[in-house]
Amino acid sequence: MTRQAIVGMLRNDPHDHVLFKLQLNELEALTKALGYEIVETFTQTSLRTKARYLFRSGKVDELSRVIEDKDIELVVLYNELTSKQKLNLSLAFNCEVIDRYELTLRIFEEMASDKISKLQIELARERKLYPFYQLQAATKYSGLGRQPSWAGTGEFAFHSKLKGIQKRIGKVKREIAVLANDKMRQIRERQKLGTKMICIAGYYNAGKTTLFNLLTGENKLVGDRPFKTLSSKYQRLQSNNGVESPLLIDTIGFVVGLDPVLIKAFELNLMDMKEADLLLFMIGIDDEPDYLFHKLKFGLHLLQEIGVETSRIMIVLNKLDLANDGSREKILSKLGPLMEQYDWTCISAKKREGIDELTNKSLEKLRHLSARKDSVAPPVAPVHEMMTSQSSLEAERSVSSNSSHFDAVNDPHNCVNLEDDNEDEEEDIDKPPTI
Ligand SMILES: Nc1nc2c(ncn2[C@@H]2O[C@H](COP(=O)(O)OP(=O)(O)OP(=O)(O)O)[C@@H](O)[C@H]2O)c(=O)[nH]1
Ligand SMILES: [Mg+2]
Repeated sequence: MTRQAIVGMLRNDPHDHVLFKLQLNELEALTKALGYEIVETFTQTSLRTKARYLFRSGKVDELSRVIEDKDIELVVLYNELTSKQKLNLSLAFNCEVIDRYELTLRIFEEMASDKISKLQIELARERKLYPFYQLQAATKYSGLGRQPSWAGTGEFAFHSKLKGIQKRIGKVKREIAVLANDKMRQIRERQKLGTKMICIAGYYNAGKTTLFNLLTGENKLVGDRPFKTLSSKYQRLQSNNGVESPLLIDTIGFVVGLDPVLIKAFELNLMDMKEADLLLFMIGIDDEPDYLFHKLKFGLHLLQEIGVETSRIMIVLNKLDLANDGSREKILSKLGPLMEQYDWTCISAKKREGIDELTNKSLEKLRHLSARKDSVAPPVAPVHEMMTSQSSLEAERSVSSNSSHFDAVNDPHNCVNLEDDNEDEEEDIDKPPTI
């Protein structure tokens, strides 16, 4: 029998009548990709995102009834949940409650087959959920509530489980650091040899691997299921003019509105984007123009945050075959203002349209960029240095400083008050660092 889920969102912008629907559609599609049937989709408009249950209590009661009547196993929320909200909602609904960050991680987990992806996903999951586990422990042993999981676990076992997670986080981080150093060494060697690197980045399902296969003659996995590609793939661009051709890199897809912590967790993939000589930012034009605008804006902002210079980016609008002349015009006029500072081109990777133009423009841009680089050599900060910068250290500190929380649960001043009626005053205990 298909597992059943409901998806929902707290709308923070009462003036937005379009975007939230598209965001919910995407949330539904991602939940379905995990194998769930969506039984109901709900929203509530409120500016009070820090509320105890995220939603107002009337809505929580209404949803609890639906969950019980329809035997719902999972509630997926678009909003990012604090650990307290996740725990409060899990208790109120008596089922699992996850946000879009966790949803994405679960899909990653299902798709991951290689060591690098598995390690990066594990680190992201444990870092995200550690404060929640701590809260579960604190709640359980301060006598404040039933537990939705780990039921029957003794306090000592719980304590050692938390310690075990901390140890594992440290070990996975060290393993990733070794892999990141190896990768950076490989990148530097390629740079020394003068090999140019073109990275294809963009949203999942944009057609990145389809283009990669077309340009390299490879046969990597392509499909509608999100995140078909997790670990980067490398191959030389096919060329018959005898000149050494650039190395093409296919990377993991983005999700709109994704938490920067999760993006940062894919440190090794980010290195490919950051160090590439040219980045093709690919976007499928099979979405509503409004949503495309939002996706392009978010994606370009993200690349900026990662540290990819505007001049090294070329926007590639794919799936041209799905747009007729009218809708193509509409899309281009909507996206035009965002693309002003960028080189861009339209293709259909599936129908092999616009490919020669894309290749020529890319090679021309590479020549132009390397001529510029020869005259001014910009300092390049290794990505692994960026990863241990202030924000990531803050995340570390939050994990280690929170670790004393468990030991302090017997102190009434340290207990988490789940019955607190002040819906507006809740602090974020697991506020993510920004890139
Ligand atoms: N109509 C149409 N479909 C395309 C085009 N390019 C790719 N697709 C389809 O889009 C889907 C996703 O293609 P992929 O190449 O796997 O996309 P991706 O960006 O690598 O996706 P992830 O690996 O999940 O990040 C597949 O079903 C492709 O056949 C195109 O130009 N037109
Ligand atoms: Mg792919």
